[in-house]
Amino acid sequence: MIRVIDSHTGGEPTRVVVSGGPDLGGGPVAQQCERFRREFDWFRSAVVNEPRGWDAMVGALLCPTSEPECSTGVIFFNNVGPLGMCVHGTIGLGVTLGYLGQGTGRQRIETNVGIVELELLESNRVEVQNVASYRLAKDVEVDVPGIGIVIGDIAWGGNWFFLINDHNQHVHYENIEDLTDYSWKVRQTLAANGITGSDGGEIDHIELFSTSEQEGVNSKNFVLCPGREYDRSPCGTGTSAKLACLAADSKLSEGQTWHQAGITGSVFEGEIAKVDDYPISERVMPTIRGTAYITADSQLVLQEDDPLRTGIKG
Ligand code: PYC
Repeated sequence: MIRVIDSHTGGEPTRVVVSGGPDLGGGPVAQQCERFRREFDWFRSAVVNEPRGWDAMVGALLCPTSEPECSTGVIFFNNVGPLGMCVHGTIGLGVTLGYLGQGTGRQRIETNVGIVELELLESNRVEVQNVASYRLAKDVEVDVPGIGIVIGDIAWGGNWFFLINDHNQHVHYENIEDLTDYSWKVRQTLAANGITGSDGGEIDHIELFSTSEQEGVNSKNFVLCPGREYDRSPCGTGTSAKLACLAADSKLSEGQTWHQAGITGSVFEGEIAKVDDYPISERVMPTIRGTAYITADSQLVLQEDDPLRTGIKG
């Protein structure tokens, strides 16, 4: 029996595995994540893929932490594999910990890509201090078959993003199919041309921006995630990457709040702080605030004789 608590953060689902997960042997979360990827991919698929989940669902497996100042470790994963960081998932985790009566104070959490902090501000509102974020390259040009020249920035926000401001796409919920096709072609072209993050990591998140009609909102985005599913929320790691690009272009400073809407209209607030000896134009520490709600508290059952017990794609 696997106990899971489901929530949604601005429409994007998170399923936190609170018990019944695999024993990953302890150690740093990045090491546990590698073991999860190698030996327990069936578990990932069973939890988030159909018939128990669906392609948009992000899982969060609580695991031991090797960092004395952290309260827990967590591995985020989606329909195709583990993620780096996941801010909407951390907001969901904050609300889930509150639901379990473990949500008091500011907590440090060890993830696959570093330590983050979360704080449950009110019953459903969570603040997350993400990992340090930065822009790796500005105005990278790619010739995308069927589209033409596309120009974007490469930035790290806990995952690798390609951020595109100039495109001919209508960033609107009714245009999801076209936005998905466009972004998927860009992603494939980046991979085909060997354009990667600084560690050779695949740029597996594509982010398109436009203006927003919502009052007080600075920008609206569409974010395509690694498994070809779009983020229903404004994507917190994508918002972090955006904040890093804004800071690099001197368009955002410490003390200012950026309001980022996602494709469904839900909004994250973001702020930046300086990181150690780096100028703010080179590296930022993003803080993101968002709202999540619990949607289910349930047990997953994997019956021995079920041919689809590890998921349709498992
Ligand atoms: O909020 O960081 C995020 C995220 C990543 C993938 C889906 N959501």
